Amino acid sequence: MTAVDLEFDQLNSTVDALRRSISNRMMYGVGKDAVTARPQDWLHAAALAVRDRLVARWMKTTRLQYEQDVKRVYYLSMEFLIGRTFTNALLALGIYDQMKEALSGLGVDMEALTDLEPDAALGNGGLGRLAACFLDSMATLGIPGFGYGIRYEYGMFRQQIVDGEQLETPDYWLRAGNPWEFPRPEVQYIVHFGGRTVQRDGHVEWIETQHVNAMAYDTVIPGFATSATNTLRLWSARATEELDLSAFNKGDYRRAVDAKNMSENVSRLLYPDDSTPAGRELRLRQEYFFVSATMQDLIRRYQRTHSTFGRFAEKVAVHLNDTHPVLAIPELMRLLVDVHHVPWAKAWKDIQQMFSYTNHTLMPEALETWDVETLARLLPRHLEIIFEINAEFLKHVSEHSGHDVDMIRRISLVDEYGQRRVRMAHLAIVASQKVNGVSKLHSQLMTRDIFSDFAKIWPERFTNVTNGVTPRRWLAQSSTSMSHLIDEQIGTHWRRDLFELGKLRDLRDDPSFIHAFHEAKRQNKLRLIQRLQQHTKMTFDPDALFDLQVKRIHEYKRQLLNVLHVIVRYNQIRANPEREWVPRVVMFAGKAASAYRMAKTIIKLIGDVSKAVNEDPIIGDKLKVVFVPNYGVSVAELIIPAADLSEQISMAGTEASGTGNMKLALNGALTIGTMDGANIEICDAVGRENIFIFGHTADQVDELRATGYRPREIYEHNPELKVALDQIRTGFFSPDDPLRFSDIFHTLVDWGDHYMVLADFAAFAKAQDEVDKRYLDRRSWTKSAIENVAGMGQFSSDRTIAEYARDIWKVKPLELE
Ligand code: 26V
Repeated sequence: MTAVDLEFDQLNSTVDALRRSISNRMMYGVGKDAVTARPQDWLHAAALAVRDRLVARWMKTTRLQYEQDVKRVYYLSMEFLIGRTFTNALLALGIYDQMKEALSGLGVDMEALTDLEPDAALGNGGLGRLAACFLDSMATLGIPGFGYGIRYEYGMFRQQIVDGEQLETPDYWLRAGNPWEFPRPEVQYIVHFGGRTVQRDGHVEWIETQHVNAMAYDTVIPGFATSATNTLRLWSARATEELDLSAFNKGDYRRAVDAKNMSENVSRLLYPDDSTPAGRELRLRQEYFFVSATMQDLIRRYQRTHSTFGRFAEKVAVHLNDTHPVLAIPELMRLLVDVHHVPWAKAWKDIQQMFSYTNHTLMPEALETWDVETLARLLPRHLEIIFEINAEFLKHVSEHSGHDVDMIRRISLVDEYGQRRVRMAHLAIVASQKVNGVSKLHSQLMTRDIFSDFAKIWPERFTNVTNGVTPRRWLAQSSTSMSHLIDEQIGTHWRRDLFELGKLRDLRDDPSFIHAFHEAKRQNKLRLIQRLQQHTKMTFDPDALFDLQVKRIHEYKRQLLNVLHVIVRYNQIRANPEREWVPRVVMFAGKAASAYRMAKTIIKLIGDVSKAVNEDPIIGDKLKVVFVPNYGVSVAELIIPAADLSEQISMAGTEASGTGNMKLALNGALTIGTMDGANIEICDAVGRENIFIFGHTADQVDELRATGYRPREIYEHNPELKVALDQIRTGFFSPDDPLRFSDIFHTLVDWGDHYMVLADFAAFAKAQDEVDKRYLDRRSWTKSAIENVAGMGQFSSDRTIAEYARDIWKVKPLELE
């Protein structure tokens, strides 16, 4: 097809041009005028005006990628926790102020608009948000990276707290339309399920399948202050035949519609569980659905500029964000061998060069496996391929390990104990040229414990890439007060080179900077207070210590340790109200997986304790406890900049990295934490004097467990802790239902305290006393806060992505000029 040159308007971004664009978009895009437009319509029109300004860059990036025949990275993830896009895109384009003025000229307050945008909450927690930070960094660095995932119609549930309990409501985020996406009805692939396999002319055919179409929706991912832009391509399920005509013709309209709905269910909702692989078949269908479409798309894109598969592995890198997309491996084998008739050995060799895998958790219950029967029924060809890969692999191992039968059983892709199951992580490792953990400690433990057999066979395959966060969203966008202050002192370049923040160290003794820093933090606390007061009748003192624990509710993250300490402190204040107490606001936020009973009980306990504390007249402003509902990207952007203290108190060895810890330190909060995940690296970066470290190390945890951990002894020998636990047990906080929390008590005291809450309690309480002492000296506290910000250079996701690009994907940035 020969293309004519399109004649389109070159859009500039002066205030006048923006105002005109918004007006045009309101008129011709939304179909309204200033009289009928609601705030939602203004947001939509303004968003389209912004999007228009990204498209030219997007086209250019795509054209340059083809011209330079670049190697592309396919970042496969079940989750992308993007949050809002409007402000982010304005800052990336450098047109925030202009847009604000343009809207104000139209009588519209931009800040009020931005709050109307729903979060794109297509993820559960850390893993999903990491994927979103990575998209931002890949675009900013000019890495030709494509995010691939699922366009869930319902994202992460909305959390309401009613009577202290979590109530889940569906998140239909597309209600008002999504101005950021481009539907691509011409990009559709058929995805098959079920059926059986037959041999024909020396090739395997997969026949008698059911199918569903995967349709692409593209979202532009702007790089910051660069013309490079990337694409996030999300797949949505469409029935292959609009309606089942045979059923329809028989007059069975209901059944025809049901069939359509059933097949489209595959992209309906995000699984709101980050703890256990809910053994749900629909989840397996989702995983296969999106990787099948993605592998077909990747082949098609490669074939547009290459006539053979000769350079395939040179031009493509596929990254697996945890094991959820692992079926991409047998699917690509199937497409290459069965459909494109590439010899098995060549296909396998290519795959082993192309794939890489990141592990995000060591917890055995979160390591995915799928039972062989389900796979045989849903994906019979893939199971055959997995068995064949396994046979070759075990042969190789057997030859190199002197036929160590136990080891072979441990390492096999198929778990043969009990019901046979495929171990997805093992498949990922066997197919990948690199496997990485997400912090130094996590990577060490990964090769020492769960993957030790593999690490012995292929030591060079395992590596570490410590996580990072994007400073654009997590400082520049979320804290204008702080980022303006930093700009004044060291210029604006830190947004692209976070090591620039190191220059702030020279200012740590400058009284006027210390003062200004304190004020910037105070602004953020006031902003949060204002927002909280829209929802509660409580009042807050902006000079109180704001103490935050914000993350998914999970036993290993030990919100209970924090609550226990709150209770002990409460009792202390009541016993001695005249002492000089450092006023504190202890805030919790986070969602519990809907089926995770204990996590929900913990939320309820926080609610009951906060009621007792907040309503006690003796306590007043000395202690407040708040549960901030519906934690997600937007709530995080509001709450993190207001923190003085960051609670990172997981049992050592359980939190793979953490990324909230980085966001909080970047915003000048001091960490109280265990030697776990990236806390260890944060400690090195900010200095031992500027962080509160406590508790058992990962090695000490192992040792304690090996020598016999007896939590009841701790309970009996620590009087303050005993009182607090007894209050929980006897209904002091739940007089309406005295036994409500007895399971919490028994879990900690009688049933082994798996996460060693009691073992770390005394050290935690002591560290909290240190916190109080430091906070009393405002200068010294603020100096440490400055040291924290200054030390965050290495925790930019730009550094993380640069390492992935160099060491794992072996890709270079696009040449833009
Ligand atoms: C597992 C499953 C199982 C099936 C149902 C849906 C689902 C969703 C998520 C997961 C695993 C979640 C793993 C995760 O989020 N890990 C976190 O990853 C962060 C980024 O590397 C890291 O900072 C956190 O420490 C780690 O907990």
